[in-house]
Amino acid sequence: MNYRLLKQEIIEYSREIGIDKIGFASAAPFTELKDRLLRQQELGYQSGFEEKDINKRVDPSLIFDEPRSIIAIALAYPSKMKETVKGRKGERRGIFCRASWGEDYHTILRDRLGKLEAFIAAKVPDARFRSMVDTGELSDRAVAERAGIGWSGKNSSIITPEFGSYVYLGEMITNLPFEPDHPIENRCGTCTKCLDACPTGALVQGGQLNSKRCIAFLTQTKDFMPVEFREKLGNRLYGCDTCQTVCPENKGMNFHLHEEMEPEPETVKPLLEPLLQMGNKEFKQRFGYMSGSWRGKKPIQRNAIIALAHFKEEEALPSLIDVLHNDVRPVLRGTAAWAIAKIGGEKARQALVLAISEEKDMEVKEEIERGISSMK
Ligand code: B12
Ligand code: SF4
Ligand code: SF4
Repeated sequence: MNYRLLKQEIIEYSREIGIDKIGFASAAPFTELKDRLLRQQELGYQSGFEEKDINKRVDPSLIFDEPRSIIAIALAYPSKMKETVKGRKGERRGIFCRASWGEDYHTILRDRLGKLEAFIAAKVPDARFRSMVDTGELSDRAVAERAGIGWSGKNSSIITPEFGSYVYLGEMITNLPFEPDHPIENRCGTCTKCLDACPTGALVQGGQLNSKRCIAFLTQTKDFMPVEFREKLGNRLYGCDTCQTVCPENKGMNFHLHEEMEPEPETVKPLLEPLLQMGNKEFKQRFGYMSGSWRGKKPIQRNAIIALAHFKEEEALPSLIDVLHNDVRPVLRGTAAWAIAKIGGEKARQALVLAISEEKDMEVKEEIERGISSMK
């Protein structure tokens, strides 16, 4: 088999099926990554969404029999909406991060990797593959970096010279010995814009993230959000783009190459208040196709409450008071108490005083008490 020729054919085919960048890497263990992951674990900086077994994360031979190379792919997503909607007083809106715009990227990238597998299998009958996007054992970024897709930025994202960091990553381990590509030069230089702009100081130093402080992570938790971070959330409902939007390498990067990735303005910037009363069925219908819905509706609703407080949206008090009195989920009642106190005013105070006499949950009671005393 002429693998050099096959590699060329794969590159050409990848363009035909809407893969924006492709690179080839060796399947050798990611030794440097292992130390990094262990250190992150020690420091408690991991999010908990990663594969737990660090050995599997860094050694492809533990998850694939005799791996010879890895094919890495990247697909560029838009950074600006073609049409948008604007929130205003009485009609405030939240925002889903760009990586959640359009159809779930896992589906889109798996489709491309599946097509690539079929193309290679037709040429090499004994080829074996294992494709993954996000949820696999490997670090998609470490693979992409090794395959020359982009460099590892100080904001910890993979940045491509062609599309900036607004790219999704995926890869395929194979038993075929493709010649590897080379990592590309890191262009961050002396820039520190992402570190300076991060609202929570989650980027401890260039390339090192404390996930527990990262808003992208915090928007996905299901429990109470620590008060310190509620103040920083703004109107984010899912994810955070700040360390990417400030990056000079993303300037002018806005690619609309895939119809499936086009955002629906009403969905990615939804009105906040109606979210509070939304049932499961409606949530699934409206948001179920997006990657940002994977944690269910509770975190999104909690974040919507925090966003209403951020806007000091007095018009939303009746809806928030309704949540405080009637929602069955303590996290939502307690967060509503906090938001009501933030918005303030006599009506807010009265609602909190009434709620404290009814409330049975200790954590919610504390939230209400803290809210009342913050208003004095
Ligand atoms: C867990 C996870 C998260 C966590 C933790 C993120 C993080 N930075 O570690 C949270 C929930 C916070 C998160 C947020 C986001 N995520 Co995420 N996430 C993942 C996931 C599942 C694992 C990442 C991981 O293992 N991190 C651990 C760190 C330590 O390793 P790593 O970043 O993978 O690898 C790099 C470092 O180890 C570094 N490194 C290694 N050794 C050393 C040594 C030194 C000294 C230094 C400086 C660095 C360094 O180099 C590696 C290559 O860049 C991956 C998918 C996957 N399976 O890989 C997606 C993934 C990284 N996420 C992605 C995206 C899009 C995001 C968000 C932009 C979404 C959003 N808008 O909210 C944010 C970005 C936040 C940020 N600043 O990173 C994309 C990244 C695309 C890209 N261009 O880089 C991925 C690859 C998913 C995908 N398949 O497309 N994510
Ligand atoms: S995603 Fe947001 S919170 Fe997380 S590191 Fe980037 S700017 Fe900071
Ligand atoms: S903002 Fe500057 S330092 Fe941060 S990733 Fe972009 S170029 Fe690198």
